[in-house]
Amino acid sequence: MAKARVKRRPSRGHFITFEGGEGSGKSTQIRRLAERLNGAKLRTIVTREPGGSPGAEIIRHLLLSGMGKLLGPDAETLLFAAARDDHVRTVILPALNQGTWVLCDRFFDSTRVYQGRLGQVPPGLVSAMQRVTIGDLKPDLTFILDVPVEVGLKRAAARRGSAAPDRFEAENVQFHQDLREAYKQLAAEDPQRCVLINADADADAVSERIWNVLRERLLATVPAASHA
Ligand code: T5A
Repeated sequence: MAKARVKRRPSRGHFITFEGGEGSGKSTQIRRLAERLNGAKLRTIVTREPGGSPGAEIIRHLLLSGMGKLLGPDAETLLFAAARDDHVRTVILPALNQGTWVLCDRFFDSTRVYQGRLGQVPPGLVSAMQRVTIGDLKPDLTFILDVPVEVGLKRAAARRGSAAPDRFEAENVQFHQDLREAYKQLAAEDPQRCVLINADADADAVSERIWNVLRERLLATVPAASHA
């Protein structure tokens, strides 16, 4: 009699998020990390928020154009939540369940910092939305890239060229200073998950800092031959 074939479920992938102020270098570093993980034969996808799924990308457009702001802080926050709900259900969870590493440019910490701590949306509303959209899903590791405000804004402006600043880049310098402090506070409050990275250095040096943390915190759990 033929033996029944046992289907082995892949182990859950790792979920890594990148956070920080404008122009802190998240997109640059996330690309580099993905190349390194893929090179080590660890299946990896890169995604972002707001956005990351077809539905959420439409909402991204509304938010970054400033249209969401016209609805007021609570409704704008609901738009971020609606985008996240779609992104989590259609992209992040399926990938993690397939054993894929998911690298996400911003996640719920952005809502907690931009809308909660800085945008003065009541903490009860922020946590209720978090519960509904992500449930128990939490990043395994969050890199918070830290650069002085003037450095981040200068980088963002150089990249943008002659285009107009988006909804959040257009906030005043005090907003960006407060943002930096709020992220530092977040890192101090949740050191198990969040690691503050000094990102005021050339991109190679920042990549090495990130890789060293990742190796120490997560790669210890996967076969050594693949990431020497
Ligand atoms: N938001 C988002 C909320 O308010 N609530 C939420 O819940 C969520 C999810 C998203 C906006 O939405 C807000 C936050 C944001 O304002 P976005 O367009 O996705 O907007 O913008 P950001 O996430 O802020 O990302 P940026 O594209 O502005 O910056 P990055 O990704 O941090 O930086 P990056 O890598 O693109 O680099 C910027 C420039 O600097 C250079 C790069 O080449 C690039 O030109 N650079 C460096 N230069 C020198 N040295 C280095 N080490 C460098 N690293 C990068």
